[in-house]
Amino acid sequence: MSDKVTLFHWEPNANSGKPMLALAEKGVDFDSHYLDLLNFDQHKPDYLKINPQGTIPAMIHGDKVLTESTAIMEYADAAFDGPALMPEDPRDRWRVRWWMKFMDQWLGPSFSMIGWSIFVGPSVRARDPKELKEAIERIPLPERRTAWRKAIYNLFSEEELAESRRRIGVGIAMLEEALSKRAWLASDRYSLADVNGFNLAYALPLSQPDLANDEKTPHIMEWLRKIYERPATRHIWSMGRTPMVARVKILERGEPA
Ligand SMILES: N[C@@H](CCC(=O)N[C@@H](CS)C(=O)NCC(=O)O)C(=O)O
Repeated sequence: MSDKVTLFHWEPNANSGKPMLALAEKGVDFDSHYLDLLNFDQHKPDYLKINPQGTIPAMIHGDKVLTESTAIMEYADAAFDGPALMPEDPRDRWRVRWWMKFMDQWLGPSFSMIGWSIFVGPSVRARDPKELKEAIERIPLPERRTAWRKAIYNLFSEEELAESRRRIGVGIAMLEEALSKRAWLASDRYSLADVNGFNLAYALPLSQPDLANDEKTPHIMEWLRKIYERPATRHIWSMGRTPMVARVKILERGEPA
């Protein structure tokens, strides 16, 4: 049996970026299978054989098919050699999982709603209306169908967008507080919580310049820059194909004065 690792992913960003970065940190070479989310590749029959939910990412390791980005990261950390991305101490492990649950269930969907309303929707909206309608009908999960419909036809309500913006504000304050107490999000070592957090937050200084900046959130800024400087992060962000990936450049340190 082959132990080959194949990762089905989109851009280094959010859910796709999590296992990409975790694998790179572990030093695992993987076959990259890029799916163009804006071309609805994730809903095509070949991919649905791998992940019938039609969402990205998914990973194949040998004969095992793995889905769910955070669960894939935990699998990768346990299955492969390389630096541990989960701390030993039970309280620290709890903190890693606490942050990942918070980000996946509460904060991430808000980032996603804003991203889909300002980037994903506008990127596809001008295409042939009939093709778009058919593409939406092919989406397997009803909740993803709703997200696509809202993004394409600009149907996110002002109320839900305001709630997402509120959550992003709360999340930024919580990250800043946590990072003022320790060097990394969940323990004194780089962990899956940081990988998860970076994928959500790397573009904050661009997207939320009034809330995330050197004056108001110096700990977040230093944390993001430190992660950006890691060789694994550089490598994974060089795999991006859309202009979205260039946003990470905001984390370049300026010339010393
Ligand atoms: N809980 C899943 C969510 C996966 C997910 O929704 N991924 C998004 C991209 S970040 C996706 O595939 N969207 C495309 C679609 O809904 O068609 C995970 O963490 O893997």
